[in-house]
Amino acid sequence: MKQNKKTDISDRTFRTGHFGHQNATVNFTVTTTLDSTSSDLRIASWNLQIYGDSKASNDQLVEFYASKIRQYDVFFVQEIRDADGSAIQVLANKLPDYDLIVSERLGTTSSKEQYGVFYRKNMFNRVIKLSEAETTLTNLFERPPMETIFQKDNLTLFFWTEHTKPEAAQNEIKQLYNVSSRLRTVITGDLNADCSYSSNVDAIFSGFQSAIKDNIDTTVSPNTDCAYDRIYVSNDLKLISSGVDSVGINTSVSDHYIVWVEVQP
Ligand SMILES: [Ca+2]
Ligand SMILES: [Ca+2]
Repeated sequence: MKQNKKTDISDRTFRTGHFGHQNATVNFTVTTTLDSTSSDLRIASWNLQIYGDSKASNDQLVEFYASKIRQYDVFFVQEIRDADGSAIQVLANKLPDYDLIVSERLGTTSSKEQYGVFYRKNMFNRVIKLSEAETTLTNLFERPPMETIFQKDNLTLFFWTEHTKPEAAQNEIKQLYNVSSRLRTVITGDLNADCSYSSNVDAIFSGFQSAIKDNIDTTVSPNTDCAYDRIYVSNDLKLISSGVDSVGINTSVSDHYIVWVEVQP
């Protein structure tokens, strides 16, 4: 059963911008801004909720996903479910300015999922995906995290994304922290990091800045108020701003909102 942390979210506000320059105190939803400097990186994560052939056949919906991805430099997606990989290619075809990396099909049962990451072409010198099996002990996770390494100019960044198994979320989050890198690192994903599945998750990520905190609601349903989707940024990276993008997102799009950060590497 889903839980509510709060009964009334209608007048809730939160502030983005760790340094305040984006002055974004708005009702519940934070829209993205475009006043960043060229060296800043805009990174987002979104659980697309069973993104497969059915969703890919809806051109309006695919275009909506693409319109969101275009607002970021690096965009992680979870819950691609499609045996032959054709569905995510339909989305990639809408994004000629982006390259795409997808994970192996992951899952301990017949229900397999893939992670994906879209990233702006020409922005990075090199992008590497490590094998999920190589990055971690697979038996610790329903779907082992995907690690990607991005090189931008002389800088190297390590990105981890995961979709935890809800019933095992608390332990999987601890294992994710244990296996992940500590420096120049951003960890994103649908971690099921709240409500009945886990608690005090921020305390696990020692050495990281929590961009999406416990009190944030990343769920589309008005009946749940849970910070399932998270982004952790290692302390050596400058976290400029962060937020949740819910604009236009209803249950026909996903059951999750987009979480995002802007960092200066
Ligand atoms: Ca397919
Ligand atoms: Ca909600």
